[in-house]
Amino acid sequence: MSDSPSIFTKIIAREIPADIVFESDAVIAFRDIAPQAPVHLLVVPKTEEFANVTELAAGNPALLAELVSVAQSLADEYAGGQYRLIFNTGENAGQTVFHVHAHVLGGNLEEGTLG
Ligand code: DGP
Repeated sequence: MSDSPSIFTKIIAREIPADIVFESDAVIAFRDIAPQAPVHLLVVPKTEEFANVTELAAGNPALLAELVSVAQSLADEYAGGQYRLIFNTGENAGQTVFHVHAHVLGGNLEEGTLG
């Protein structure tokens, strides 16, 4: 199900390019390659040990809290502070990269859509 290193680990290592908008010791954020909204960022822990948000919450809740905090800061900067925070969890929910990541979607989103 998951490849290692993940595509996001390769972005962190600068092995493949990305439009990086934030980086700290534990978290990186970059623009999604296939944006679903005017603002579409991915916020990703640098460790790839957690496949999804449930594993992250159980294994390192402080890191999950940092992810949410980074998402809010980026939404403040790029989307006027209003945004959707989405964690696709499982193949049937559309998850394709099994290295936990938050989608930050912002900018004139339509009411009632899932993004
Ligand atoms: P998900 O479906 O929740 O697993 O989201 C994975 C997202 O990752 C998807 O929206 C597209 C994005 N993505 C996949 N490969 C790359 C890449 O190489 N660069 C960037 N910037 N985004 C990628």
